[in-house]
Amino acid sequence: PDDGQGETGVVTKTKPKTKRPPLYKVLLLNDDYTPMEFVVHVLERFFGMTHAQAFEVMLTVHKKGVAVVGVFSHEIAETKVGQVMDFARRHQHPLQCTMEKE
Ligand code: TYC
Repeated sequence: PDDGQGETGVVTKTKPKTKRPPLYKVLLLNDDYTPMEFVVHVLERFFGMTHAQAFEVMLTVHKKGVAVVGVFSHEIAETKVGQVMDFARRHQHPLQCTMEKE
């Protein structure tokens, strides 16, 4: 068979690889001290959730220990984590926010 690479009898196929950027999950972690209302506010402010959505997600973190609060490109995820960590530190709450590759 002619693969256009000489008469070697070997057909090499090149995959049409479409490069999608990797996505990152932003995780919010539970702790014993951050007030529930503060977490709800963070979710509204930085993740565009309605009050009802934010309350629901906050309760999930409170009960399960952790929840994914959004999925973003690396740059956006880093920005969100930075904003949450900075906001929590400024208000002296131990709230933790991290990211991981999906
Ligand atoms: N567990 C906290 C409390 O009882 C509330 C809380 C929820 C803290 C979610 C952090 O990511 C968190 N006050």
